[in-house]
Amino acid sequence: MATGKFIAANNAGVVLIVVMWIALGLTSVALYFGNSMLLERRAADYELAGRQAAHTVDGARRYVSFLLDNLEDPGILPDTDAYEAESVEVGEGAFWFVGRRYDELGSSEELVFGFVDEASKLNINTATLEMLQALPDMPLDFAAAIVDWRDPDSEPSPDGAESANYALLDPPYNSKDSNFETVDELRLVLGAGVELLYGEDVNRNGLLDPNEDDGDASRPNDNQDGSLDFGLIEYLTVYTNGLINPIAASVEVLACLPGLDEAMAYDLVAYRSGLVSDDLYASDGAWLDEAVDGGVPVEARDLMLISPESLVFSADIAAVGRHGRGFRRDLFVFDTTGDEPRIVFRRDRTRLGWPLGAEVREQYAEVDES
Ligand SMILES: [Ca+2]
Ligand SMILES: [Ca+2]
Ligand SMILES: [Ca+2]
Ligand SMILES: [Ca+2]
Repeated sequence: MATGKFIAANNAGVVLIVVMWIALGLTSVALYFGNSMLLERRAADYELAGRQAAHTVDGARRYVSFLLDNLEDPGILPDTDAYEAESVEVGEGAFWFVGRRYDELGSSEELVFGFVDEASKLNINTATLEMLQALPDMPLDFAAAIVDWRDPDSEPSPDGAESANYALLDPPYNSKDSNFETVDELRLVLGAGVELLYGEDVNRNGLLDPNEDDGDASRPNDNQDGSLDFGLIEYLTVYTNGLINPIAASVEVLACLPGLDEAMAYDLVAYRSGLVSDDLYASDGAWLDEAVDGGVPVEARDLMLISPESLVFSADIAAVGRHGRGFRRDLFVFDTTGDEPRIVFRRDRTRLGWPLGAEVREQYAEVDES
C-alpha cells in the first residue's frame, strides 16, 4: 500500500516533470516563433521602407525633370525658394537634394539643399595644365598626368604619364588618350589616390561630419583639424563646355582661372553674395567689373559664363521610406541643352552613408521600434 502510494506519488511527479518539460518546450517554441516572426516582420518592414525610399528617389527625379523642363528663366539655376529641396514628403517617404553653396572658402557650416550647377566646377577635359595646378593640394605631376590621360599623343608632358608609364603597372593598361567620361575615371590616372580625390568628405555632403574630424577613430583617417579638407573631385566636372559660372563657383575654382588669384576670387565671391539676382544675371556681367580691383581680367572673363546660360545641373537625391528607414541616395546629372532635360549620368551613392546629419536622422527615426 505504502509502496503503491509511493509509486503513485512518484508517477505524479514524473507526469508533472513531463508536463513541465512540454510546457517549457512549447514556451520555447512559442518564443522562438514569436521572435522569428518579429524578425521577419522587421525585415519585411525594412524591405518595404527600402522600396518606398527607391520610389521616393524616382519621384524626386521626375520632379527635377519637371522643374528643369519648366524653368521660368532658361539657363538660370532656379533659386531654392522656387522649389522644394528639403524633407519633401512623398507618401510615407521623404527626400532631400544634397546641395552646395560656395559663399566662403572651404566647406559651409550647415547642410545646403538644392541642385548644383555643374558650371560651378572646372572641366577636366578642357582645363589647362596651369588651371589644374591651381586647385588646392593638386600635385604638379598629377595635373600633368591628367592632361596626358586625355591628350591624343603618347608624348608624356614634363612630370606627366603616358602608356609607357602605365605599362609598368600591375595589371598594365594604356593611357586613354581621349576625354574623361566621368570624374571618377580620375582613379585610373597615375598618382591618383582615394585621399587625393575624395578627401575627408566621405559621405560627400559638403559638411564636416563627426567621423570626418576624429582622426583614425573612424573612417576616414582625417587630420582632425576642425575643418573639412575636400578631395579634388569636389571641384571637377566633365559635363560642361568648360566655361565657369561666376555666380555659383567656389573661391577655389575661380582662383584657377587665368589672371585671378585666391584673394581676387575671394573678393569676387564676397561681392556677389551682396547682390540681388537682377544684378547677378544682367547680361553684360557688369558686376564683374566692380567685384575686384580693376575688374575681372579679360582672360578670366573669357572662361566665364557671362549671360545666363547654365545648362547642366546635378541633383544628389537622398531619400528615406517609412519611419526614416530604407535610406537610398542617387546622384543624377541633367543636361538641359536639348528639347527636354536628359539624364546624362546616374550613380547610386547609398553606400557612402547617411549625409543628412544627426538631427534629421532623429527626427525621422522616431516611433515604432516593435
Ligand atoms: Ca601627352
Ligand atoms: Ca561630410
Ligand atoms: Ca575619422
Ligand atoms: Ca580636416
